[in-house]
Amino acid sequence: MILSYAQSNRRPVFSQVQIQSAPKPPRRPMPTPAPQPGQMGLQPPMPAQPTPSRASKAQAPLSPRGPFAETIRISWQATDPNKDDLVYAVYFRGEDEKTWKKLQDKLNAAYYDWDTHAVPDGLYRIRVVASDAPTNPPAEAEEGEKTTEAFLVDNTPPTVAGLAVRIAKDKSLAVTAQCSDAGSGLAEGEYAIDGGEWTSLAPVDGLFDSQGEALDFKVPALEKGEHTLVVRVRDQAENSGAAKVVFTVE
Ligand SMILES: [Ca+2]
Ligand SMILES: [Ca+2]
Ligand SMILES: [Ca+2]
Repeated sequence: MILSYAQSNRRPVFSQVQIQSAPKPPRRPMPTPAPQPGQMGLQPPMPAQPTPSRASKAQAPLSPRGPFAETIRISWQATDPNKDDLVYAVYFRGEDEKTWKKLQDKLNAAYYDWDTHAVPDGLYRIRVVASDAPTNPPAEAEEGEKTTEAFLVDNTPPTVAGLAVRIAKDKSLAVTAQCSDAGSGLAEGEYAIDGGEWTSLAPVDGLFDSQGEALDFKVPALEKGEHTLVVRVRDQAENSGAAKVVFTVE
C-alpha cells in the first residue's frame, strides 16, 4: 500500500537579516564651522586628511545595533524548502510605534539600501518578508519573515560650543569648549591650527564616551600674528561638527 500525501508548499526561511552602513564614496566633506560670536568672518582652509585613528576605525566591524547614519544596507539570506523563487518586502518600525511601515516590496535582490534621513533619530527595527508567490498559485503561496534587533539611527551632528583660546605668558594656548551630541554620543575629537594637520585631542575626563564632554587642552606656542583654530568632534555614528575661533598672538 502506498501512502500518498498532497504535496504541501512550505514557507521560506530566513537564516539572517543584517544591517550595516551602505557602501559609500570617500568621506563626506566636513561642515564649514560658523565663526564664534564676535569673531571676524575669516574662512579657514579646511584640511582634508583623515586622521590615522579614523582610518583604522573605519575598518573595524560595525555593531549590528549601530549607531548608523545616512544610508544603511539591509541584507538577508533566505531559502525556500521547495526551492521556490522568492520576492521580498522590507518594513521598518520605530521602537515607540505599533505598525510596520513599508519601505519597498517586490524586491528580487537580497538587500535594500535605506536613506535614514527620511526618519527622525531614534531606535528602529527592520522586518523582511519573503514570499514564494512567484512559483506558487496565489492561494498556496507562503511567507516567511525575520525582524532585526533594535538599532540606533543618528543623523544629527555633534556640536562644539563656547570655543575659546587663552594665551599664556609663554605664548602657549589653553583651549576650552563644550561638546555635545544628543544621539549616539561623542566618539573622538581633533583640532587644527591655521588649516594644518589634524591633531587628536582628549576631553577633560580623558575619554570621548558620552553625550557631553568638556574640553580644556593645551596647544604649543605660536608665532605672533593672527591664527585660526578649528575643533571638530565626531559622534559614534560618524557625524561630525566643528567650531572655529580666530585669535591674535601679540
Ligand atoms: Ca515554498
Ligand atoms: Ca549625533
Ligand atoms: Ca568622557
